[in-house]
Amino acid sequence: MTLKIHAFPLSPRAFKVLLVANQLGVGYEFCLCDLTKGAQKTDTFTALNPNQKMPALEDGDFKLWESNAIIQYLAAKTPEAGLWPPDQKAQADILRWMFWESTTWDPAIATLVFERVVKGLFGGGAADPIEVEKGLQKFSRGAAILNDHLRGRDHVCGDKLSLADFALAADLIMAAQAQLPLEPYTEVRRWSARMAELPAWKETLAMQQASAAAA
Ligand SMILES: N[C@@H](CCC(=O)N[C@@H](CS)C(=O)NCC(=O)O)C(=O)O
Repeated sequence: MTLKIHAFPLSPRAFKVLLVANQLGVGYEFCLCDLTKGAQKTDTFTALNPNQKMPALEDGDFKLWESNAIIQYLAAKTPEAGLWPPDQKAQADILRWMFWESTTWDPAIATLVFERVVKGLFGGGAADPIEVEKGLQKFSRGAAILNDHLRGRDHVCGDKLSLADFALAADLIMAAQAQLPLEPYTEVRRWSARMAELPAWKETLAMQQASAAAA
């Protein structure tokens, strides 16, 4: 098997990549990049991603980092699965939401995950109330936009699942632990609950739980 995914499944960015790979049914070797043990800082991993961050992918000699680039590569490699449609406007629509995810939605959620979950896990001290407040403001702006967009829709783009759904929903995997204030955003909750019903979501969740148990 030439395809390798280096990931720490507890991270939403890793969850995103593993989720899409599982949804697509691409065969891959899962390589644990254990952030708790500093695996991202080793020479071998740094050669794979000089940013020393996971997730990262290897496909033979080809190396790729950035979770959205990785899922686009996997989906384009498996066009029959329908997550990367051939139509240019459909692709642009999906890319718009994937860029929005990496510039707006992910940073808002990551601030709250970092302050309320990661700091505790890695001995980083208590959540900083100023950072939490900034995160909450960014989150509510983003959640309102996504909520309005999802009204009357089952999917973020067009009438079927796309990479946009996976990229955006994966960020919510730690919603409970990070106490994301999702209550007012009924459309986001309806859509994300449906995403969580996907067999690939459950499969990825099981990988995440196994990795948490082993840590
Ligand atoms: N924009 C990147 C973010 C990757 C990222 O920040 N990964 C974090 C965990 S979620 C990481 O590996 N951090 C390790 C470190 O900073 O030492 C992506 O989407 O792939």
